[in-house]
Amino acid sequence: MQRCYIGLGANLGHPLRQLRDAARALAGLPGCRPGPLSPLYRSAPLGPRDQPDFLNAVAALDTVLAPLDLLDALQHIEAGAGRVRGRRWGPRTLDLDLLLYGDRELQLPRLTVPHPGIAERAFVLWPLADLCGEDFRLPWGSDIGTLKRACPGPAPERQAEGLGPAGGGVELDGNE
Ligand code: A4P
Ligand code: MG
Repeated sequence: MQRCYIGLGANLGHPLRQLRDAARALAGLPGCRPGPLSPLYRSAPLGPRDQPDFLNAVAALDTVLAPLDLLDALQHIEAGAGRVRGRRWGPRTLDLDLLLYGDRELQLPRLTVPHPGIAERAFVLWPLADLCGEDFRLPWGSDIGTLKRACPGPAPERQAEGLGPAGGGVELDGNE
């Protein structure tokens, strides 16, 4: 089993509902065991500004799936949420990024791990720190606390509501 971290993001449709559904779908993937879910954060869009704010979270997932098989599974869940691939960094109903796959470093045509945007993205670093702690080191050696302090832009806004436990045996309420 490899411990992976998946970044979840949405800014179209019903973002909270889509993120909750995605957390549930991740928890149900064959060959995977769900880990903790981070709190939920709201932030202004990185990239084109003419789109709604994003909701983001990070999910820990233990998996026996190979990296590309996990990417296929993530893209299948995105497609199920009505994801249409438009412009780069444009609005989306659901974005699932494979942030970390154990301590592996991969440069494949379809997959770069760790996700290349981690260090510049407050909406990834904050929830990742909630799950792993600020002392957690990425494969190239930087710790998350240092990356948070160096990250440009405002901190994302932590939301009172969360994604709820995934696979923890407790029903998600499905309310927004
Ligand atoms: N790909 C390569 N590596 C990975 C990886 N580690 N995880 C490939 C997932 N996919 C990976 O992705 C394009 C291709 O990247 C995939 O087909 C896969 O083979 P995409 O999701 O279709 O394209 P994209 O998301 O538009 O581009 P990109 O560069 O992945 O953007 P991001 O990083 O997903 O950023 N602002 C806020 N506040 N919050 C957000 O969540 N998200 C984005 C999108 C922009 N601004 C945002 C947010
Ligand atoms: Mg993406």
